[in-house]
Amino acid sequence: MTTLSNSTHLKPNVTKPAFDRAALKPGIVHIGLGAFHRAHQAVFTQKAIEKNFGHWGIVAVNLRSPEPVRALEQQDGLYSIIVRGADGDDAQIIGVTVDWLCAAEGADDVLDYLASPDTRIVTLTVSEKAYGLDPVTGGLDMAHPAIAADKASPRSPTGVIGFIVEGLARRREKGLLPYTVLCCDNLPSNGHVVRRLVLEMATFRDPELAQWISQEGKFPCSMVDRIVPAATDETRARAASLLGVDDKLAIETEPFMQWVIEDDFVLGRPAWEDAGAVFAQSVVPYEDMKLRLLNGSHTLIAHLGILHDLEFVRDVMAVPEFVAKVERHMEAATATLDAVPGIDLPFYRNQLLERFANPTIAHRNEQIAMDTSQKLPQRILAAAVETLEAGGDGAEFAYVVALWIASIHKRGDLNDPRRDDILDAVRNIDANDPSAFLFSVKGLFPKSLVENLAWRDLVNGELAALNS
Ligand code: CS2
Repeated sequence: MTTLSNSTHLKPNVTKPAFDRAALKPGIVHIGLGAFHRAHQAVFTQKAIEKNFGHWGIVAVNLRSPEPVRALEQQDGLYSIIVRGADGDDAQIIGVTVDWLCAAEGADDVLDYLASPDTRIVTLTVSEKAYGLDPVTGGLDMAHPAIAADKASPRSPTGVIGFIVEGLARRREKGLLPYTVLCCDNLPSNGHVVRRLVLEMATFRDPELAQWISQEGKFPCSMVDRIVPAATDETRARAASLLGVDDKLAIETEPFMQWVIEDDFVLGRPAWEDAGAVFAQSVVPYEDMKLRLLNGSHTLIAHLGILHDLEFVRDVMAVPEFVAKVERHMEAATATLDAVPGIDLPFYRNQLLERFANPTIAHRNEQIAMDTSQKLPQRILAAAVETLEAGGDGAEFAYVVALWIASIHKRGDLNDPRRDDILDAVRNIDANDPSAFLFSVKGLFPKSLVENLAWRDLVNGELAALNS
């Protein structure tokens, strides 16, 4: 079968880009060429360009792995998304990517783009662990390998913060305005977080650079949402049969997609509202809602699934007793939320239950369980702290921590940047206080939870119930 590289061999009902690809020039550098970006920001950008053409082509940068970059090269920047709705599969070709680079293979090419006047926005989906965020201070984690390396050699960066800072430094030297940095990772106040990390890194090399970024730079927060499982051979086989050609980059996703963005850009932006994005004054309430209801439930479901040998989220959602656990969790998480403008929370929660149960989406629990140490603070622990402060017992959040512990024991391992510290701690398990090992791992839990023995007792109680 031929490989996707133009629209000629495609089956007739495949949706193709409805704009002149040859005329599109770059405007956005995106860092983190994973499945999520391909089914989210790229789709919003394509739809916006189709309605209202502008030079917002995407230069897709992957920091480490060259694989998706090679595949884009072979496919001339094209790939497909298979939208799996209630009324069947819809194959769409996304053609908004105009260039592709692997930063580990050529940092200078990436920096040339960052320092180009064409680049007006840098979007990011690099995952929580890539930022080098110290969860205790909210600033840079100097023990993070990329942060340490980029502090030592700022002119040849390797990590996301290093690239943003060096790109901004080169723009300043050229007399250009900064690009807007638009974080699309699942962190609360994600723009504020990245701004702080960038300013700290810039201060190390040149306080005047930091001053300039602080005055001229913009880091709007954004809440992103679409469930996009990692692709499998099955995904690629389904794509081949729908498209009539092979697509190494094909991914499957749900029909739902949401993007709420603070409208604060230095050098303009695509009309993403034409594609359904919402611009808001403050994105914080939307981020909290999504992180605590969607992502928090996801983490609960993932570990519950692992404990019960259920492979996918939808498998957990097929067990009424487990759905009741998710509902109980959502109820407790909702109590910690402020009102969210334009959102009916009961409706939102029901919609989540339906999305999780979608029988056509094969979202592996192991995928969501990955990096739990990086996800827990914003998904579970912040809500636990607030609940305890408000006089509640926080039992629902203790339950999720107990599930995580039980799933670590079950697998005897975990895929997590804190893996070694956690496995070291497991060796000193105390039978009378079986969750204590996790609370002893530095920087994993906020101080107020480590010191709250009543709450830790609840974790132990939930753990005992799970073990029986
Ligand atoms: C998931 C998210 O893998 C995970 O941790 O919770 O990737 C989730 O699917 C997305 O945030 C949905 O928008």
